[in-house]
Amino acid sequence: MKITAARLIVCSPDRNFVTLRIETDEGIYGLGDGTLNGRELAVAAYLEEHVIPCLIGRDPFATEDIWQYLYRGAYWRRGPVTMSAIAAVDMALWDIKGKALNTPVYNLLGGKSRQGVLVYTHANGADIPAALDSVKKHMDEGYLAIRVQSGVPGVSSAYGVPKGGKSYEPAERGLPGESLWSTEKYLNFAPKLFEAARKEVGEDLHLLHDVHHRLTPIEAARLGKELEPYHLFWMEDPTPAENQEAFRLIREHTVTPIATGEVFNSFWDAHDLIRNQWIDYIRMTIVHGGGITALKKAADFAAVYQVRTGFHGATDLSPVTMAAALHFGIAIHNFGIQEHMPHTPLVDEVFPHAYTYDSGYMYPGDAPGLGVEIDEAKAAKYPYQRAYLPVARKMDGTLTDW
Ligand code: CS2
Ligand code: MG
Repeated sequence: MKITAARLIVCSPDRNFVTLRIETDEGIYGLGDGTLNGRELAVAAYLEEHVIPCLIGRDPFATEDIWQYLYRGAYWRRGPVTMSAIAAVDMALWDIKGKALNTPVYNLLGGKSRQGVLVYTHANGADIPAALDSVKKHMDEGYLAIRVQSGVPGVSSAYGVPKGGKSYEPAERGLPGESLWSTEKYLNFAPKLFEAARKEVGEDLHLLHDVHHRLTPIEAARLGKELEPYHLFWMEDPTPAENQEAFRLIREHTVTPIATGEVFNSFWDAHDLIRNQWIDYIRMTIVHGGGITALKKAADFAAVYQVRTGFHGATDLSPVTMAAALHFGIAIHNFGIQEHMPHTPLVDEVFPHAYTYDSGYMYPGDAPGLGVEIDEAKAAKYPYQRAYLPVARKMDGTLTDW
């Protein structure tokens, strides 16, 4: 089998997505996701100008060699644009492989290790009662694990809490919005949120929380310690991780489990975190981490240190990445949990898919390959629109981590 063509479908049904379609001489094609929130067209240009011309004529089954060719062969290594582009190719090739062998991708990754993929979803509210209402609504939908974010008194817009009770969508059309942040107010407030949540829901529901890189290591250590009585499933992205050693300090002070990695694009971003057991869950995603080929190696390395996966699954990852993550999560042994932030009905219409949600778990479905399609006629009705993630400033105007 040979790759005969590849092309991009960039569309914006409610939000932007970059999708790569690779075609073969046997009529089988595969889809890959290359969406990088707020920087979508950089990945599209990288693929169009620099990657697609090198793919023509290659054997689509050669996932390892093509991955190495695009990674080592570029000379310039890593970076979110490069790794998202490589991931788009890699996903599309695994999709082709599955279709050609008439089997779901999970069978190519070891087969099913579990019945379903445990997922967590998002609850949020302007204040504690509203956040708890949102938790109860998701419990009624059957979720067994829920991330809770709440507005913080005195802070105009906290991370993960949209205005007007809408569900949170991490990008706004137009230029970046700005929000104001107070670590002091947040640190005093967050333990109260989880004290109230535990009282309301009891011990069994898994509660998660995303700090979104906003604390210093010692501040994160304080938060982790104060959250201990409420037994969180995890505290996410407590501090930025460019300096992996920063997590040592957090770890020395708290037994609250730690998850990080949604912004990582290489195994090397997580190497020290994993081998020193400074984290419990690695959140790299198939799209931003270089594809199934790269993540399988990272997950296998993590398994040796009893670190489990907890992949990013926000709405800025397309249904193609969601499908890939579900095939991956059902197959590997050290799966922990998968984030599930449901796409809008319009996104699901543009990307019909075999995966399903039921009672707290997701299932990749049994379609050959990844089991996702794209309705190109519908996609064409929603052209790309520039959109950005917001930026955050401290109360005195200093730019900080959003
Ligand atoms: C978040 C994301 O889902 C998460 O855990 O941190 O919403 C993140 O902000 C976006 O995916 C950024 O594009
Ligand atoms: Mg996050």
